[in-house]
Amino acid sequence: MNGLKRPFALAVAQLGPIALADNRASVVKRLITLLKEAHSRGAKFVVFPELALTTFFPRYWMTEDEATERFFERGMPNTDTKPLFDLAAELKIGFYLGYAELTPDGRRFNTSILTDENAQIVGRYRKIHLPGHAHHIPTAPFQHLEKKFFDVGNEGFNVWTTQDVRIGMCICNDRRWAETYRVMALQSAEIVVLGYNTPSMNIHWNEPPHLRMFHHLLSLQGNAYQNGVWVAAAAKCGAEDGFHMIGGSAIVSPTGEIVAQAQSEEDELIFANIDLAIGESFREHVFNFGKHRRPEHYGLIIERTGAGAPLGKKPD
Ligand code: CDT
Repeated sequence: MNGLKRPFALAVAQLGPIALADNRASVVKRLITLLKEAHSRGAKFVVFPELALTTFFPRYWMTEDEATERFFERGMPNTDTKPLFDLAAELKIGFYLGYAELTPDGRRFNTSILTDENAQIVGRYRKIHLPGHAHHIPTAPFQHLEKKFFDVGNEGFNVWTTQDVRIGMCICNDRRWAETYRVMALQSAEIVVLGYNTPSMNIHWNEPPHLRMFHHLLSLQGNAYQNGVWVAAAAKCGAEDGFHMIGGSAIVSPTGEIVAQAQSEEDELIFANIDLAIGESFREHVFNFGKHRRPEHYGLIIERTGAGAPLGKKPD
């Protein structure tokens, strides 16, 4: 490392609950309040949550047509979100925003966008690791119907250069998968940004509730370190009509350390003037991919989806 710092003023805008009855315009007002606070703290970029414009609707059983009508956006920006884009352009702040996307040909994705300092959309990510199920589970206290309402993202994990920083995007469950970060780190990502809605109860198995926060932070911290990237994660959290989701929005350094973390389960802005040079050090030394990776031994990662038989054999 040459000792030169590369500061970047980064904010994460956590959202508290959005009720089923709340409309987009009221949510956008909250996003604008957070954007103004980010500006007052000198931020150049703000990370908003996954599906940030509505309640976390995949918890409700309904038809695809009803979900599409009530919760999906047909264009971005649109009438409801334009005030956010206008203010971001005026304040010269780029942002990440998650929303439910309906394409002109009728496909539905869990999507995020990346804007530059003029509020121009420069990148789009469509969620790849969709958790949950597609069928109704009437015995569960709530549903997790991402596999019913969304198609698997079809554009890969990408990285964009904006404001002289290389930023990669993913969404919620993607943050638990090592491949997500590595594919972006192989494009020289410097920051990975993401939003999430993580129910504090796991309906699929009897996971102790305290592990939800632990595994959230563990995923961010381990993958930040192993890839030499900053990770910034924005929750939508608290109890939405009685359905609770964890908070814990955080900015994590390539050292694996948390440098800022939300303390509430409400609308809350966290901020850090991060040094991108820290990531460069890790990528030049312990995680210098070009020098140390051995892809000839990683074949199973793309050959197998699920775990299969062991390949070990008795040595000659
Ligand atoms: N939104 C989202 O991806 N939530 C998942 C919940 C997993 S439990 C079905 C998450 O990984 O946080």
